[in-house]
Amino acid sequence: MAILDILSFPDPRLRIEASPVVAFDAALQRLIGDMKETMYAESGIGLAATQVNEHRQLLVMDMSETRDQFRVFINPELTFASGSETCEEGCLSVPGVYAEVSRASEIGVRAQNPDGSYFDATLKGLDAVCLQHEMDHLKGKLFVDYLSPLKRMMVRKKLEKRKRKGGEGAVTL
Ligand code: GNR
Ligand code: NI
Repeated sequence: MAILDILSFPDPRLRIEASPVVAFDAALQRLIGDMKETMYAESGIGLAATQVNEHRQLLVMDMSETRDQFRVFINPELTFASGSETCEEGCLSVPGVYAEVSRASEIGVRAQNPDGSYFDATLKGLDAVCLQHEMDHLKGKLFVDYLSPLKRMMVRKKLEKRKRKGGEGAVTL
């Protein structure tokens, strides 16, 4: 397995819309393994293929404290979304930036497993937040898109400064 590079905002490749996965082959299994290793190496609770410059409908998650509940969602589709909940979000592609985002509090999802078989799941709380965040990545959308233009400009400035000075400091908007 390998740790992959993560694209960061405002890289235009984060805006590419992912295409459905059609081949459940060895190359796909390798990508899943690499995304798993990358997510754990970066201490993320989720990772979308878009973030590692693979524009396919694939995301991985592990919401557990113990980091042993690895989940894969391929070609995910929401079957329902209800309620609303605000949560402070962060993103490996927008490092050091945290902001409150409002999303559905309970969702249904139909997706495929690494072997191509289908499953249905109901998610709520932080699980639902994370899956919606990852599914947004697959559509080329980032959590900072929900902020005001002024705050988004602050994010851009913050990340430019981080790049110049080498990765320190966090900001909550
Ligand atoms: O690691 C992550 N934490 C997080 C916290 C609140 C809401 C969403 C997330 S997802 C993020 C990893 C990431 O960027 N996935 O795309
Ligand atoms: Ni993210």
